[in-house]
Amino acid sequence: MNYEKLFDRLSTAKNVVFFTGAGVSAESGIETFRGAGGIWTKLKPEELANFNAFLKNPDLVWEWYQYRRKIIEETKPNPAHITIAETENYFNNVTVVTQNIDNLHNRAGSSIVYEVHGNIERNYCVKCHTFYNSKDFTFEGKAPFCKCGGLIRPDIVWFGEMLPQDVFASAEEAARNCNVIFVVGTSAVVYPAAYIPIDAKKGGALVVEINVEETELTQMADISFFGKAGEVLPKIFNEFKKIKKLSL
Ligand code: BJW
Ligand code: ZN
Repeated sequence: MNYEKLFDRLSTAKNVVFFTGAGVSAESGIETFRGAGGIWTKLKPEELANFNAFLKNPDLVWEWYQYRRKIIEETKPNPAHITIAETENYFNNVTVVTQNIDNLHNRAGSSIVYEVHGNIERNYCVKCHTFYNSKDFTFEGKAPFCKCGGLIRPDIVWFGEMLPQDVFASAEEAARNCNVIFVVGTSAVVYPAAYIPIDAKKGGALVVEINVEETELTQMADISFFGKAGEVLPKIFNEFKKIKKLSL
């Protein structure tokens, strides 16, 4: 039943958006934030993920990010990221709007990726805004400083900070104009990013949720698939491929 309604819409869809969160990278071995075993069950966001915490203890915050960078560097895109990238073969416009900072959608080959919460590979000086790649440093327990004397911070959106305005505006535009939005592996509790599926719904899109459990979004989703993203997405698009071939 779910599939029928979905394939019906997908067969005429031109613009498709994937709005993703930490759950899409869980099968690559990257921890999620909330829920059993999530990062925020062990560490306090207020001590690590806001600008005041960074100013208070930049070395600690840097140590935490270096630890996560190392984990992320060693991971690979999983079948969910790969399937999302491959959907560019079926639709005119595929846009990925991700809350993730792990760069895995780019590494999987997706062409348009709006990273609304930043990217762990980038850093910038808090004083002069010069950008630095993470590979530019050898971290030895101390937060790095820019040539201008300013502290360098990860290019990640912390709590209480504005999202990159141009990136978020483009993401909202893609959401308002899409025919189908897949909301994959996000608890959908962090705003303003969580407005993306709401914008899409208002614009008339079919909202399809993929998650291992119910979320804040489930009530408003048109279709929910409960399962792992790395299993559900390949299954959906393998079926879709077969149907497309039959209709040619
Ligand atoms: C699977 C799976 C598998 C598992 N397959 N699924 C309105 C109301 C209330 C509060 C606010 C509001 N508007 C703004 C706020 C404040 C705040 C906020 O939203 N707080 C809420 C938490 C209450 N927002 C902000 O502060 C934002 N900024 C802002 O609003 O600025 C306004 C401003 C105005 C004027 C002046 C200045 C500012 C910024 C938010 C930045 C969020 N940053 C973080 C952390 C970055 C640090 C880091 O990474 O080191 O980004 S928070 C964290 O949550 C991270 C994520 O991107 C984000 C979303 O989490 P996500 O991806 O959904 O992960 P989880 O763990 O929550 O969920 C994983 C899901 O996957 C689960 O559902 C699982 O079931 C599922 N899953 N395995 C499929 N295999
Ligand atoms: Zn500087």
